[in-house]
Amino acid sequence: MKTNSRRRTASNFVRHARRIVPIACCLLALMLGVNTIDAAERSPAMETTAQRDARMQWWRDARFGMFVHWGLYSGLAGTWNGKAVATKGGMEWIQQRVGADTGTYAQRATPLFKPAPGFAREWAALARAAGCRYLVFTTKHHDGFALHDSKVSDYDAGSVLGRDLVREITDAARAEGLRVGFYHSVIDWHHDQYAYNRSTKLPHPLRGKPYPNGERDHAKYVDYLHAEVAELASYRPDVLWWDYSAVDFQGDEAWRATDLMRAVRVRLPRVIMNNRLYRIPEAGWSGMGTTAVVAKLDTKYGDFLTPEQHIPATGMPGLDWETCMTLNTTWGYSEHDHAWKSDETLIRNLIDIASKGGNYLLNIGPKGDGSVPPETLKSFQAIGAWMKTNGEAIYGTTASPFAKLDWGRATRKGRVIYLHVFDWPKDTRLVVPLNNRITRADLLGSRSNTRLTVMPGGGGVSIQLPTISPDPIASVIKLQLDGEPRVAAGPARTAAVEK
Ligand code: FHN
Repeated sequence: MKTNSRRRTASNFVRHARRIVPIACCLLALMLGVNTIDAAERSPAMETTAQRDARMQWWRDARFGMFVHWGLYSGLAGTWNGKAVATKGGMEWIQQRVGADTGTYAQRATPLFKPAPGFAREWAALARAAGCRYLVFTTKHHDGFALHDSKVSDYDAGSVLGRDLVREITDAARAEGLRVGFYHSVIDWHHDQYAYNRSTKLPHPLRGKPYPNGERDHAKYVDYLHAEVAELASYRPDVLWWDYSAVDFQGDEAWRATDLMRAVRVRLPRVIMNNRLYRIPEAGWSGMGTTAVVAKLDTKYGDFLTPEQHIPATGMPGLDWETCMTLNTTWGYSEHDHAWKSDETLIRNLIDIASKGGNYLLNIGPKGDGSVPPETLKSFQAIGAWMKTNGEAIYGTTASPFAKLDWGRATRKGRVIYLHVFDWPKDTRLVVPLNNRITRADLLGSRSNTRLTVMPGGGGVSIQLPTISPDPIASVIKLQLDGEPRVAAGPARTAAVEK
């Protein structure tokens, strides 16, 4: 008969063993798992520019992706003790906003997180219909709850729901021909060794308070983080979207970032990763802002920069970058946030970002059962309708050759320029500051394109347009040039429509 203390000892041993043994196995597998990939892929520092360009090409061509924030917080929907926590702001942070410890939070949230069968197929179909080429979803957000069936954690969908939600979402996305990205939070509000007081800037529901379970060994949390990421690497994602670091806690000190990124690249030589394990100028950060302060991003810090909720005024020339944005003001679902952006804003953001050479990662926050809010469906369907007619002016394009166009934006594909006209000229003549000869001009249409007449004049070329714009949000004119674009000096003189 086991005495209580021996039973406690035995159960503690089993509990710790359950966590430590798999971590040790994962790390051993990781160390031995070096496969026969060539040296350039194994060490990013040895990757040539041509190899990096080849690895980044699908991502650069994609231009548009769906972001999904979904986890235990989604079932709470911004409500705590029967009241709205707020009507604006990230409700994926609800645990931190209400200051709940992980036990209380899990107890309230878990019963409300009930993924319906087929939820992931709805997301993937919507992403495809909207014209997204990739889907990035939260495998674990700050609350620490993992959506896969983890062997190194019991705070995961496998243990709690008996499901591998990462597998369900990844398979559904791939079935729609989408590339798949894993958002993974390095911040963790659940793990009992995550030393939250090491940073005065990274959020934690208990930050500033003593550790409830005595001193913490953050290195144990980092081992767990690495082991969990090793598990996720086995799903072979195309993108790893780390989130996030602070100026006072980042990189190797916080996450053993160099080892973590190298371990992922060894397992996934083609993977694309963002720069959020770091928060230093060399990694493209200016403090807590997300404006680029680096001319070239060394792959040891990541492959792309991540301006959040804003579009850099002049893009980030020479850098890969992706603006992530919400549809309203929260990443995770909130039943109280009705500040939905208009279809015009969303589509013009997509165009503006592409015209500056960036990617647009537009977020959805599904409900606790995985269903998509009706406002989100409407927005993504509107974008999809626009992309169905005009997608060629977004996919595979590069930044506009023009510094500024009063009436809209431009994107480029070699000798082709796409003019995205927001303000239809009242005299139906559009002047474009180009010194080229235009070999052909077409107005893109939902059923067929319309050939346009182009003449020199007005400080560039002058295009005769129909009276009515085919699309009040943005109509696209495809110009085929006689060679590389030659931009005329001085502003083009187009009589834009009165506001
Ligand atoms: O704190 C998170 C936030 O909840 C959300 O996930 C965004 C998405 O980029 N990232 C962090 C804030 O920068």
